[in-house]
Amino acid sequence: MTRRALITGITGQDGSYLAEHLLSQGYQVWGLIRGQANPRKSRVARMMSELSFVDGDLMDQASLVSAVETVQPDEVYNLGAISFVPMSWQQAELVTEINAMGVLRTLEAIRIVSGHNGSRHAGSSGQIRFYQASSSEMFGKAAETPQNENTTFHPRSPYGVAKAYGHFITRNYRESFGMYAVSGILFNHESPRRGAEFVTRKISLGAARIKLGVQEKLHLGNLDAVRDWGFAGDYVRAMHLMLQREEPGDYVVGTGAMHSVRDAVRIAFDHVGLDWQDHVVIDPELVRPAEVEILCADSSRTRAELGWEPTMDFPELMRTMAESDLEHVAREQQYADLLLAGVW
Ligand code: NAP
Ligand code: G4F
Repeated sequence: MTRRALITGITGQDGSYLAEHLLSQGYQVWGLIRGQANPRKSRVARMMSELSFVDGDLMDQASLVSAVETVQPDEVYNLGAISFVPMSWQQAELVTEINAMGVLRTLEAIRIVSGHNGSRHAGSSGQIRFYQASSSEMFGKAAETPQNENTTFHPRSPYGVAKAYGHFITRNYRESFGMYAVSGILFNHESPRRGAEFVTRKISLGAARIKLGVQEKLHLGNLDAVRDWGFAGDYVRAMHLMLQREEPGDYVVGTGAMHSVRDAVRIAFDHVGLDWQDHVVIDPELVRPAEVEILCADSSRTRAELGWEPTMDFPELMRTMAESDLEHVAREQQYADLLLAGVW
């Protein structure tokens, strides 16, 4: 039987990589789409013609019940969220509604459609399996380095606090109702599809624009922050592997290598042949009210139990993103030139 997956957050970075991965494994894949004319739907639809869509919103319980009823999934991946940390200080209530309550609503939708513990039919052992996109941001002011599945949480942003709720409610539904519900505690992962508001893509795009004469300066905040950055395409494989285990459990996913924002700047600017010190401006407005200074994953359990390994290191990731943005900016320039010349 063809397995069926429902992905919330299909229009985001991870949603597209996960859908590609699941389609390559022979799944039928549905993406949850919110809004009456979501402009990002056509972009992801163009990438994968086999993808199906179902309407719904993490703010709306009934829409999630309807989506689960329509799709009848074997696996549900909850990737939908407001994922940009600074926004969570400006719109804390909205972020809590989507990133925390949205997890509860999705778990409830599974229970409402398929019974107490997610079994699809009375007496059936085939449960709907649930993956929650937890975050290393929950470690926040980290109690130890590197961080593993047992490290205490000390979130530093409303985003991190909401993710901690999502994490614990997922574990609670597993323990209370026997649901197959797990969280992947994922460290930062990036790609050419990363939103331009996140620091790696802001840097790769900024370096490309400066190189091609579209921008002069790149404004950044704290260059000393340290992250464990990996490639998004690697991380979605771990999400899928977590739902294939006999026993459900939570796993930390990261590379185990630490780099600073300054390293990211240096690698990207070197790649395009520029000296970053000529172009980067420190902007105090971009420094956060409470910073997460250092994150680094201890993924030894994930590697041992899931057999997962990352394929791309950080320098290669930054160079790949900078190269992709050079092409992207050059295409935009060609398009603008054609528009000016009246060709389009
Ligand atoms: P992303 O690119 O920002 O995508 C977020 C997705 O959430 C978008 O598809 C967005 O859809 C959707 N969404 C937002 N509000 C929604 C709502 N009310 N109902 C339904 N969908 C909604 O994020 P990402 O990088 O792919 O990350 C995926 C997940 O992993 C997120 O939960 C994030 O918090 C978590 N995470 C990410 C990282 C990382 O480094 N990337 C690390 C740890 C955890 P629209 O098109 O409708 O806006
Ligand atoms: O790229 P960032 O915005 O990612 P952040 O805050 O670590 O969050 C990402 O990873 C989390 C996993 O730990 C996810 F849960 C979350 O959804 C998201 O995907 O910022 C990284 C670092 C921060 O320390 C920030 O202060 O870069 C620093 N930074 C310095 N200048 C900047 C900038 N960040 C941004 N976005 N923009 C700057 O100009």
